[in-house]
Amino acid sequence: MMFEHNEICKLLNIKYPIFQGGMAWIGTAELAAAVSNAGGLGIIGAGHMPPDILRAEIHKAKAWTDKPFGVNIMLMSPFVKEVMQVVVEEKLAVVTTGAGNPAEYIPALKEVGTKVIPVVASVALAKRLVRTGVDAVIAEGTESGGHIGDITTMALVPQVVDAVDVPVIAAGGIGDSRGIAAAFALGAKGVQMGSRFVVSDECIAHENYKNLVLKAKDRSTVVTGRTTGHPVRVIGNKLTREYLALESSGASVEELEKLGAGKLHLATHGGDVDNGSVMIGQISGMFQEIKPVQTIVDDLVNNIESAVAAIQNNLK
Ligand code: TUI
Repeated sequence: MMFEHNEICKLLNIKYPIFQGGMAWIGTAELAAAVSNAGGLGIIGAGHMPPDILRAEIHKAKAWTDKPFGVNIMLMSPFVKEVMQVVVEEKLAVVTTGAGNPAEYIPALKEVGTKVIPVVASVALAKRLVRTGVDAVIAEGTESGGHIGDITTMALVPQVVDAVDVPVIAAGGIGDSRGIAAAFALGAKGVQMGSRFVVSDECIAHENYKNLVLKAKDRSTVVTGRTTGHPVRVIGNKLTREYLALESSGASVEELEKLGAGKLHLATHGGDVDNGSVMIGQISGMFQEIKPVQTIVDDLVNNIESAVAAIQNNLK
């Protein structure tokens, strides 16, 4: 049996230390329940969801899996206070946070026994949050899709591992068992993957979105919003060409945010992948087919030992 003594598996009572990234609009109860049922940790992405919609998603996930699952709270959401209240009331097993500093919400979550695992993109934030009592941290590199920091996973993970005394989960650029083995080599105790689960049967993203992800190559993504302080990795398309042109012409933050508003939903649900925002990580160039979540997770787990054996062969 693998992962019997893994700290993340013990902390969360899960079979495999594989988290599904909490993606806005497409990290739904369907996807989260499928990942949890396969032995990983499914995560509902609250994104900009109003509290009543999030509560309904949590209830669906509770109906569809008897395994632990989590919610990701996006800290830039206008509903952040209300959705935090919902996850406290629903006594979730675990909450992850992204795109900000969750320090003020940690006491209320810990009070009801919810494990708190923030996403960090720097050593400084990791250290600060560990002092507030978080249970683990997700160190997310700039290879990730969506809102990103600027340090690579390769450089960030070992520095966070050395700086904190809680388990570290690696995220950003991990797409297969080789990536998982690499993350463990850097000192991580678990991994989080978003892009791989976008191209799954259970992900509700529009087929145009999934097909564009399958067509992606290593250099297909670009980063918009570096000048606004909210850098976001997406597939380069008509929208990003307009956005980046406006950005380099010195457009105001307001003007740029107006162009970006509603564009993720336009792509994930409207299927307009020319004018919409197709958030995905750099590893998406690796994915050739849409698979059931169970197959994705089984393949990831079943191939770790051969990835490690390949490393050992190179040491002989
Ligand atoms: O949160 C993410 N990725 C996201 S959130 C998102 S929702 C969205 N929707 C429409 C437009 C824009 C965004 C899409 N993708 N990942 C976790 C993450 N957190 N990555 C980086 C960070 C981060 C960065 C800076 C966390 C904290 C931080 O500093 C906070 C501070 O106060 O020091």
